[in-house]
Amino acid sequence: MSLVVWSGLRYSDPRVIQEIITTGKLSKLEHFEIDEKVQTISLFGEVWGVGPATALKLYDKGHRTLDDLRNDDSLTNAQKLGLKYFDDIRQRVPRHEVQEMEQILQKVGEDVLPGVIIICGGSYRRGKATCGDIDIIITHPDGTSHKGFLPKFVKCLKDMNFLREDLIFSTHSEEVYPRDIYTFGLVAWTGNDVLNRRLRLQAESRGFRLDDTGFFPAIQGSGGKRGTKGTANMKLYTEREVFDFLGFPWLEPHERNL
Ligand code: TTP
Ligand code: MN
Repeated sequence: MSLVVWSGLRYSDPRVIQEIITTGKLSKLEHFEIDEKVQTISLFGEVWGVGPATALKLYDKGHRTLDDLRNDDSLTNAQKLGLKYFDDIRQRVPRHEVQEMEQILQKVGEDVLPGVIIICGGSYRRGKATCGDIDIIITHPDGTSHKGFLPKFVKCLKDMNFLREDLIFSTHSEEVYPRDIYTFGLVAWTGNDVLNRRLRLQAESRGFRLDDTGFFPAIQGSGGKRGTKGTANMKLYTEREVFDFLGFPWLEPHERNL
């Protein structure tokens, strides 16, 4: 008789045999079924636009594979694109490709709005060899002409077939940073996430709230945890000033892989 060892229990173990005889099933096998459910739900959750609640709903509908999802009409457009480009989206982009794309973006940006500053942040700016995505931070040095840039820029990139699909594109929010808060956007979008958390905690300990738009004095009485947007923002123009203001040791972008 062959022995199967699984989680420390042998199927020949008298307790296992007793359980099967008395209950007709094996609780370890039920765990296996749960594992299958967890695995399927986490696979569905990897589809762009599918969160945990939707993933569970899709599982409960009887879907078990990505092909099952492809036949479901209830998916949103973004989720359908998430399925169509499932492998593409999961694949990391080699650094040199990001560099080429950054140059194209900068050139097209300059044609649309002379002087515009377009930087690739995220893992690319931190010097990583491959990138999960491309994070772009945009501003204009004159402080005003960034307004209305993004829709024109996106249209150009679509016309030249650089951009093929929209996963999300919100037309009502301005997603270019005005020059006076750009530095905060640059720090936040360069990351990494661990550094961001440390910088925010450090800000809180000094009575400020920090996000990608600035430092805000915390409101009295809220334990120093919150500031409000619209209250006086600190005017800082370089990343070094942000680190200095916090009393945080300066880190070059490639040193921010914490
Ligand atoms: P990401 O693009 O998710 O991360 P990344 O660029 O560091 O790595 P990847 O190669 O996988 O794309 O986010 C960009 C930056 O935004 C990240 O470096 C820090 C910030 N960020 C947070 O601070 N918290 C978060 O939860 C996420 C998702 C991002
Ligand atoms: Mn990224």
